[in-house]
Amino acid sequence: MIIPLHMSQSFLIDNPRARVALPSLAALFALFVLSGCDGSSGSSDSSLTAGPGADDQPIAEAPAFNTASGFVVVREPGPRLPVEATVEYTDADFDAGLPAIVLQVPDGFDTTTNLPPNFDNLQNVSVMAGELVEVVYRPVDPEGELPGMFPEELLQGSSFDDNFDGTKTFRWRPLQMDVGINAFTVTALDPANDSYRASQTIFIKVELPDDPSTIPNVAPMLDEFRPHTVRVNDPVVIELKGIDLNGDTPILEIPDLPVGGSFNQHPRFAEIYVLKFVPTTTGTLTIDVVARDSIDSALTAEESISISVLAASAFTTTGQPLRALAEVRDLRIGFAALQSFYHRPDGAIYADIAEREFNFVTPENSMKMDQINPEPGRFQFAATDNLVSFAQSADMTVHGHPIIWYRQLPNWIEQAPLTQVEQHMSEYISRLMSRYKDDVTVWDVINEPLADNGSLRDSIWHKAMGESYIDKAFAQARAVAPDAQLLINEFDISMEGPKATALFALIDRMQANDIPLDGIGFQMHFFTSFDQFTELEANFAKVAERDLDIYITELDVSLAQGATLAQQASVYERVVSLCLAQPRCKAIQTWGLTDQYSFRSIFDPLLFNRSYQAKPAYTAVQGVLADTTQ
Ligand code: 9MR
Repeated sequence: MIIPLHMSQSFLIDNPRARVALPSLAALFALFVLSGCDGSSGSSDSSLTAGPGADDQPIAEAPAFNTASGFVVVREPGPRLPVEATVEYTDADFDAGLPAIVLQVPDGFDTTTNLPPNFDNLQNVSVMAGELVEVVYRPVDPEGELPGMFPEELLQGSSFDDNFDGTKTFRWRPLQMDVGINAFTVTALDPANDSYRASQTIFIKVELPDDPSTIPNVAPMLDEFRPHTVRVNDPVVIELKGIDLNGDTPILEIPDLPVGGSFNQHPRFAEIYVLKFVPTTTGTLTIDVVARDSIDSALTAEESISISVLAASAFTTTGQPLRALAEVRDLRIGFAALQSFYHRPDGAIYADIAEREFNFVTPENSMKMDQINPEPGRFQFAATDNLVSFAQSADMTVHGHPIIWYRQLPNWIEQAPLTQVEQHMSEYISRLMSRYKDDVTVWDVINEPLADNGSLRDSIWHKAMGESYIDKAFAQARAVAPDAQLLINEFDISMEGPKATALFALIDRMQANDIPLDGIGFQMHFFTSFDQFTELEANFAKVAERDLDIYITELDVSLAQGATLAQQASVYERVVSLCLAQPRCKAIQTWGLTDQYSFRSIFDPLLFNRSYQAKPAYTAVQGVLADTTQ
């Protein structure tokens, strides 16, 4: 029996989203039906976890912390949620002794005539925080040569020094932040072939001494600040994070605050300070920052950060914006919005270009279950509330993503008894969708249900309910949001193959059972080498034949090695053309706005480059949309 909706939570009226916090009667009715409820357990006590409460409602954030204009940013009300310790290695790993060497063997290499290199006399090390660890690495080649070596990744504050006799010494003084089991890996290269490699990890166990005052207090540091490009006369916010390996919270200072600027400690994250100012001249702006130790104020570190300020004219494009061209065609053109873009230095230009070009937006990450419901009874809605407010101010419709997915799940749901997972799913769908049902027009109800071989993915949802989890989620989604378009969103379905075959079988089964499916989301994380356009066209047609809509939900085209921007543009152009040629294709969304923040940033896959300049891919998409013969 489930009644997952908390009708009694009338305190939500103070919240901007309060009007969507209460369920419709239709939704409640559907939940009764879905849960087989006999009507006898109408109290919220029957919920497995508490729904959103007053403590979960976002509050207004002071403008000094964001770049937003046109909408009010809210933030989570409380302090940071305690971070669940992600224990990578345990005492048991340490006690098991030195891990086995990991080999990399080039194709066709004969390992019987050439044995791999190894290291002389290594063992795991145990040390107290504050003590110096010194480990000498002496690589050995069974064939008698001298192997080279390098550390895979240095531990913070450590060094790997050449002794100029074929050995190197690892030196590290771990501090409070390092308490636990740490791993350090060195790779030796075989002198006969440097692709023939042996990697040896050692574990270093760091414990806190009885008297922690014996641990040296070190100067704090400033976390890395990536280069950014902003537009002159836009507000800029820079979140600066101090790090102290002693585990204290550094104090950050800006000796020469930009004129009219503010510098405030973050209300939720004590180690973060936020600089806000408006640059009024173009050029490279350099700002000095001091990180001061909170225990010994004489201990400081000084660093400079710089940003590039461009004239407004640098961000203009020629021709009509994409959304203007799409609107004429009744097409939605959209993007996945970087979570909290208004907290980035370039948040203002990000928002402006998004508003100019797109009429549809998906939260890239903020609606994932681990973000929304990180602990039982705890909810984090601020980032999604802000996305919705932004969308309203920019006259965009919102695509909800994802409701039920196998990834980005909070630990608590992964660990829930399988017998309770169905009820948890129902409670989650109801809480998420009822909050946003008036704002979201399209939902990815089920994200990525299929495995590569076409079987259903082995998610907790599938483990608990088998294939019926899909039907249950859709039925409930329709009941909560009867007017929304409900999608399955999947990748690798643009070409023939086991996944596409399985998708069509799944659709057929769902339709035979009257499951309310409205469309298919094609993700399309392509590389420039993608050329299966005939198969893509055919798969579009198969979706259309089934009376379903097509949404291109996550389009990006990564630059394969050596590929050109023109090749990238051509893939975009062909995808957009196929969409325009298919009447059931309702939307095209790129997975991000700028290469600066793409999840595949290293492959520069989007329409705007890292400094927000429109790329050939943009011009290509614009050209197809403007071409009235298509
Ligand atoms: O772009 C998203 C990235 O920032 C996240 O780290 C990742 C995990 O949550 O998800 C990425 O987005 C995925 C989307 O939600 C579902 N389809 C695949 C996308 C790329 O991995």
